[in-house]
Amino acid sequence: MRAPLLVASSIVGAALLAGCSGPLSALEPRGPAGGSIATLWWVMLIGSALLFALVLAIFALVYLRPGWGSSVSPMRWIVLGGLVLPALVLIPLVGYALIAGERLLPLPGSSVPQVEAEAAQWAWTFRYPGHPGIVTHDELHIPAGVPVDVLISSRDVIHSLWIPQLAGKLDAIPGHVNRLRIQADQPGRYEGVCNQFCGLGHANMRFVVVADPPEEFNAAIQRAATAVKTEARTEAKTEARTDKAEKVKKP
Ligand SMILES: [Cu+2]
Repeated sequence: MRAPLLVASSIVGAALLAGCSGPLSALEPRGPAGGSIATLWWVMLIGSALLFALVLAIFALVYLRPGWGSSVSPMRWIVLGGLVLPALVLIPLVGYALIAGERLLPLPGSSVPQVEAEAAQWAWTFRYPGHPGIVTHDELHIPAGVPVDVLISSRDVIHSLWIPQLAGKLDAIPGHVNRLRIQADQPGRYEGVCNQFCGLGHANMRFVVVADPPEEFNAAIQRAATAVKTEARTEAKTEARTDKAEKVKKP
């Protein structure tokens, strides 16, 4: 009886853990903010697991050894188990979470490169204030190894920008600009998603962050913007051709 249970629990455990990796996993951080969030997650998990184990141990003692703990008054059990024990575990966890959260904030005074991210059903448009006229869609370029502030807004409904390996998520709100600091330690491609249900196309509202080596960043965004323009021109030509063909068909 025990062997099938062990096999079943191993399969379920392996299936659950498989979801903890991959390009959209916050547990595989690739930057300081992502690393801080992943550490916080592990600290929370270990803290809650220890507390759970302690509660189970007390429950087992009470259950297996009748009379154990009867010398302690009910009031003392409530105070120790219901107030002191949670306080001992939760206060350090909350303190750690507050310190980690504070470190993630883009504090004023520091000048870092900025990019603008505008959400609209169901795509992301990125502009680069340091490079007027350059626009990319669903592909955000940043220089690797340096912090970058993303100024997030929306053209229609509320969306949410989330790059799990680089930072936490932040809402894109119409008429308001939110600032999110991201950093990729190494050049590479990192996946991002919209994390707020925003309509029928929400599931496909994905984008990619390309962290370029700093010396190649300028050339990379020029190339990406040129590709966007060429794509737009090709689409316009195709549409014009289709319209023409439809007009010819009509008497
Ligand atoms: Cu969405």
